Amino acid sequence: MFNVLTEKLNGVLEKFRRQGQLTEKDLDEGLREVRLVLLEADVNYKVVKKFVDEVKQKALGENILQSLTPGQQVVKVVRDELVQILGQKQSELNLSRYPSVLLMVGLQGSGKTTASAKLAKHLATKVDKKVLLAATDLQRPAAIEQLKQLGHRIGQPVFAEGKTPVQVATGALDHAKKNAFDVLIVDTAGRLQINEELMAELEEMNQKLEPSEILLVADAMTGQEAVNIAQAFDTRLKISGIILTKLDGDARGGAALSMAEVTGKPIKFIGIGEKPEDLEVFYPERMAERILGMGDILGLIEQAEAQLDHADAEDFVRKVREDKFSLEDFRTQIRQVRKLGPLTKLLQKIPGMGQVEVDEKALNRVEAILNSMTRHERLRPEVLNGSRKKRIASGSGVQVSDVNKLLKRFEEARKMMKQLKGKRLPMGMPFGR
Ligand SMILES: Nc1nc2c(ncn2[C@@H]2O[C@H](COP(=O)(O)OP(=O)(O)O)[C@@H](O)[C@H]2O)c(=O)[nH]1
Ligand SMILES: [Mg+2]
Repeated sequence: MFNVLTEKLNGVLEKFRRQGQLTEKDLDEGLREVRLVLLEADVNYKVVKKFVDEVKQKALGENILQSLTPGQQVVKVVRDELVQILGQKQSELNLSRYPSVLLMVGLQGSGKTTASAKLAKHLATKVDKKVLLAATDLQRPAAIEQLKQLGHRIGQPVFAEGKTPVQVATGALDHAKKNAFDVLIVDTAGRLQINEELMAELEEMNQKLEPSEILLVADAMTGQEAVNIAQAFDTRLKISGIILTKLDGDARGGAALSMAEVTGKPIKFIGIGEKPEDLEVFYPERMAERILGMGDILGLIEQAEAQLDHADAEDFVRKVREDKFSLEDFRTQIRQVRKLGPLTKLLQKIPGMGQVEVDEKALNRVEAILNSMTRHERLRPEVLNGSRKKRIASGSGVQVSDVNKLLKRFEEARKMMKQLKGKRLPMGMPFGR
């Protein structure tokens, strides 16, 4: 998503991490580099200034420089401050009314129609709402057809009757009320630029529909321009939130990092592709961690390094490289990982995995199956015929199908590892080259 930004930011932060001691001068120098990286990523200069000032103030204020691990602590302050400028907390859609009207506004090409369909799919499938789409872009004949096709694809109805945009919109609202729809998403016509005609039309819709949300759809690829556009729309229409699209492209991050702070309006969703499912709820924390390319993976790797046997780890990398990874090694790995403590705890440190429940019992089962095999079988799983599998299953108290499942998963994992060859792990650890 923000590959270049992440890489550069990490380069700077890595220096902090490596330093055992940190003087105020070191801090200033590091922050000067952070500032440059952010400006290069097209982040608004006021946001950059505020960000750097806050980080410095907190680092000094909390006596971080005198702590045992000053570099690590500065990195943590940077992360926390990133979360702040990204909006701090996730902001939910207001869907308290029946129907709740969501008015989608933005310039032509920003991704309104696509976002309308994405949102409809999200609300229908994940939030279990009955959703109606309204196609009010009468500017271009193809626009209505575009939404109808998208609606068909995601299995959601599209309302398009009426002679003027406002007529279509109010007609859709009537229809939604009569047919007990929970949500009405109104896709509107954009213009190439903000102009009076567009704003007047949207203001009229705003008055007639009394929407629960006015969502500005903004194209992240346009950088600071997206932020200016958001401000202009907000001045006229009082937007309630932002959907930032095209974050899958090589956006430098400027729009994403400036939007919430400059406009004071929350980013509610991000678009990460052209397909109806390419929509994500926006979580400031996860985004900050993604930008930093670390999450608490940093802490995780440190913990792993402290507790895992280094010789074993090297052995593991070598075996993957030579494609000699066996069930025997698999068992060693499981035992190693277990040394780190309960898996649920570990996963909480990985961004986006915090809510994943780990079935420790399932892992016990896997270990039991592996233990019931002979060493020879673990090294050469191809010898496992029907009678051997039966023996292993009864020895570990499972079904033969469980043994098969494990073998299948192992094969898949091996294939995946082959693909990892030559890639690098997040923290720059070479992975089996
Ligand atoms: N890569 C990518 N393309 C997108 C995204 N959102 C929209 N698009 C594309 O951007 C173009 C304009 O989108 P559209 O929804 O028609 O914009 P509208 O004029 O605001 O309605 C289309 O080609 C979309 O497929 C996104 O999140 N990622
Ligand atoms: Mg459109």
